[in-house]
Amino acid sequence: MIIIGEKINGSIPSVAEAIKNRDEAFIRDLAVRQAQYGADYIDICAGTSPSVERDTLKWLMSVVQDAVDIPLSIDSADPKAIVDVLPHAKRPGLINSASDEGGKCEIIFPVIAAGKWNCIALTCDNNGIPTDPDVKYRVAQTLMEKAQKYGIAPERIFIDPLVNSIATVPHAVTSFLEATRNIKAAFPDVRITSGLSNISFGMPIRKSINLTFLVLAMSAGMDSAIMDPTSIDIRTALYAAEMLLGLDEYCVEFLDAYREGIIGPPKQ
Ligand code: THG
Repeated sequence: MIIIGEKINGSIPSVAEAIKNRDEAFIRDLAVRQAQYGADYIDICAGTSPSVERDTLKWLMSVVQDAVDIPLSIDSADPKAIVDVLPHAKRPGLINSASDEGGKCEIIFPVIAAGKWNCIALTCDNNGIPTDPDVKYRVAQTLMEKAQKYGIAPERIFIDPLVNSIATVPHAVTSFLEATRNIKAAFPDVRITSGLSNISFGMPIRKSINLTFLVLAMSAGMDSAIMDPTSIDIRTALYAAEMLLGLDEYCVEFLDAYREGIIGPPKQ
């Protein structure tokens, strides 16, 4: 699994406060802890108004890159803001995200093609976020056709089939799983990723719902997630699912993680 650490996101009140106060120690700690627990990328999302988004992203980039040596996932709804801050990255990472909405992939894909950044591509277009698995699949297909036109190899794209919330869309998970299986079957080299917590909006015991969704999605072929790697429960479920799905030969990774104290029994 490719883990994208979600915790540096200005939509989280404590992070918004740290951004406002330019509290380096707070952001640094979130970066270090996510790296320590196996994040492959650190997502950074400013969550501030468009006028200060670039400055906020640049500040977050400098603090995180000073603290840890893993690539960034630059998270913004404004593709131009992402492109503008890329020169401030020490090394290529992930653009989060492109989509087929409002010409976003026409801004992001040429940048991907010309350099070493990879990107997340959301299965949404000008009709919004689909709930139907066939529509999610069709948008993914359009995105992959466009990527191919720009000469981008499929393994450089992470498709995000945009999980809907279970409280409002009863078939949210079955739809996501079906879309994931179909996209993987047609494009075996793309990665499938997702923000886990969308599934549990408006529900109690969200962490347990997110964790159960992670396992179901992994069984359908999801091979990346935007998640909280600092939670021992979610890490344990992730290692267990990889082992149970036959992706951890002789249980080596699970046993090593157990010995190192990275995973462990649930808290009572
Ligand atoms: N797809 C893509 N990018 C995304 C999302 C997606 N970026 C934003 C979001 N969705 C994923 N990121 C977050 C970040 C933080 C939280 C939820 C989603 C969050 N965190 C709480 C915290 O850290 O305090 C609670 C964490 C918990 O209890 O597990 O709510 O879907 N491409």
